[in-house]
Amino acid sequence: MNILQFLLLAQNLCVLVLADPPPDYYFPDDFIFGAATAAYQVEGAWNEDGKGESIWDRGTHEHPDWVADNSNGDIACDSYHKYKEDVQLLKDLGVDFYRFSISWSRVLPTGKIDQINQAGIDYYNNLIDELLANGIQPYATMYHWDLPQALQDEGGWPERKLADYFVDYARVLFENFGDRVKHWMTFNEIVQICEAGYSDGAFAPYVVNPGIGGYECTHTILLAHGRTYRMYETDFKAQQNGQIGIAIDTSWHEPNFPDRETDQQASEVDMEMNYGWFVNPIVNGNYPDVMIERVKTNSLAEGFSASRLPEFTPDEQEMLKGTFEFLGLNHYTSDKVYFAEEGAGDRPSHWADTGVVGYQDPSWSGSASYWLKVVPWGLRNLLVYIKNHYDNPPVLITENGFSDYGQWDDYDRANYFKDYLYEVLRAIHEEECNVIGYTAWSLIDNFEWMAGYTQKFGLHYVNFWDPERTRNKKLSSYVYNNIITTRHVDWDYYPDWPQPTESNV
Ligand code: PNW
Repeated sequence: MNILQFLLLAQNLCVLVLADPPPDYYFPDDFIFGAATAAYQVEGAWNEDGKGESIWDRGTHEHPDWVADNSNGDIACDSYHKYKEDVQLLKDLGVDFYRFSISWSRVLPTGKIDQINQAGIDYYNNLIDELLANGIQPYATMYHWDLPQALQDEGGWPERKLADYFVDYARVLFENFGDRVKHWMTFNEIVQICEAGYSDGAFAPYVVNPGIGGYECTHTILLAHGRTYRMYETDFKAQQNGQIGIAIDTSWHEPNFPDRETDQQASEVDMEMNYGWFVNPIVNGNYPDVMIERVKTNSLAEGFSASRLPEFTPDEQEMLKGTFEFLGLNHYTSDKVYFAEEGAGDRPSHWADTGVVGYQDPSWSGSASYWLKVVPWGLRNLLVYIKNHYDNPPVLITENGFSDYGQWDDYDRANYFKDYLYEVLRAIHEEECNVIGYTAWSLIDNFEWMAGYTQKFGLHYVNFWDPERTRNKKLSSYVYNNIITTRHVDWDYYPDWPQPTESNV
């Protein structure tokens, strides 16, 4: 060792000894933990026992080549038959609740209430009863992307009458399950349903109508959400005493240069146009002002006679205001943003209406999904943003997770959970954010939409080559269990555990 190396070593040792360790924060006693899945991604049994066809059944069957591995959710994890095993995994994890979704076309094969499929009702009754028997609360999402195909044949979500059908469906759910389900999420991720489904054609039903389809679809869904909330309030709340929320996803849009004012404005506009778009109506009754202005200006410049953004009537605004008991937040990643040049982007489009460019810093570490970079501090910034913009509402993190190719010893996923959950702790203890709970996506490996089975998000491995769809614990399930039971992040905890012998990657 030469003198220079010695000095460097000495300096590093000093830094190690002198740097304060991060404070050892604990989760509040009433903070709840869960794990999530969605019907189409796990259930399988796509046409069993009277289930009707959904847009994902139709889409994957008609265009297998559009899914990365030409796969579909016909069998998926076979949770329709193996739900009891899923509940045992949840029990071993030590979670307080399970966030699952209900397949509309399993309950109402045509989407409408003239035909109720009792076998579908039985399946969800069995799942709910099994959860409760094991001390796990059911948190049910009414709609996680699998629209009955029959309703798509009538035009799908851009058609306002879909809100009527949804409210009818929601009533069936309250009537059948509301005695035991006390936490409901009406919709999962409006932006994915509407922009991917009806503007960009990236998700079923693959409709391409940028700058219009996504706005019309969102308008229907917000009305459906609000009317469902009001129906519960008048017809069910007194007897059932449950809570209604919604799961809205967003990345955190960090200003490219945090000190530069135009980048701060770009961040603000991007958040309003991609998060406020959904949250402002249910908190304050209308779309954000900046969104109303921008879409109108662009629409007129493009030769439209009126704004492409639909309007809520004053009565609808009143109806929508305050329609949530908790705000569900799906969050995975972040980007850095700045204003696009004047006139950039294909028009019309939501992207051009937003007028902001985003990119992910090449220094951020990645995952199996091109869009998912690991940026734990982004979650804290996002939680502070929500606190400041919406009067510190109760936030339930309804999804957060990491993708890889399916390894057992999933250190990257375990560390992702540690790092992101520590930022949740900081948001609670340092920023006084009202975060009430956290949900890991996902309980088990499953059908990852257009990526098929090529990207895995599970705390548990599922062997998709085995007709039995055997499940096994990954390292991350032990780490998540450790956080839940010790109620803090133990940076040194990694388990020795009986690793399965079969090869999985
Ligand atoms: C969620 N993004 O979607 C969905 O709710 C799940 O069904 C899905 O499996 C999970 O994330 C993982 O993809 C998102 O690009 C997909 O920011 C992409 C983004 C956000 C949410």
